[in-house]
Amino acid sequence: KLSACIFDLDGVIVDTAVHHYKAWKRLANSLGFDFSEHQNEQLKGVSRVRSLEIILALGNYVATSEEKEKMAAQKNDWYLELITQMTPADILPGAKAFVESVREAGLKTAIGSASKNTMTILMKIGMDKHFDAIVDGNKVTKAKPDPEVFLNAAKELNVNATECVVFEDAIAGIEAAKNAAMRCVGIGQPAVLTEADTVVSSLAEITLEEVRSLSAY
Ligand code: B16
Ligand code: MG
Repeated sequence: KLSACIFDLDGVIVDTAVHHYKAWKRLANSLGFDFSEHQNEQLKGVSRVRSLEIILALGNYVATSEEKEKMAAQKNDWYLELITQMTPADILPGAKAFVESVREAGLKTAIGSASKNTMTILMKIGMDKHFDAIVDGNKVTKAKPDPEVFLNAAKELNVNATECVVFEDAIAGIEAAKNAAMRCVGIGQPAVLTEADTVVSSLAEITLEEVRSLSAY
């Protein structure tokens, strides 16, 4: 039985990767090195602190934990500046309609995101009332691929993990879904998201009926 759909935020509901990238690049440049769009792929679904560590390693930059805290805060300020301009037009193709179709079918919906800015973004795009549970970076202690974020979402929804399907754009997120014993729809490229049960380029390319037909439901 399928009881709930759990959605990652960045890269599934909304395209914030470009804003994260600009803010990280600005930070890297301020430290005297560059950060390419290609390198940015490594940061998808990765927490803020871990992203900073990856970037500093790429730039061979050694920093104290105090400096790192300041850098992460600075990046977030720049990121917040960029996302103030977000509107419902930034919702990814088919995302809103798909979430609405899930609810109309009587299933529950949740967000499972690493982002501490989840609520700000959902309000900007006018989707803060679309989810029965919102588990974000402020609520979890262990980053994806740890299943904590998705297990907590299932708990808040009061459904069994095995009755949930996760929608994810990041490899770490798909691993997290698998670790939670949940089915997983990858949003992106099949060659990259090899562990997903099925992969589509956006939520416009799949229906709830197709999700239901994934094995084990
Ligand atoms: P913040 P998701 C993730 O969100 C992003 O993919 C990742 O790039 C970002 O570093 C992380 O959130 C933390 O975001 O700095 O806003 O707390 O894909 O799990 O929805
Ligand atoms: Mg994501």
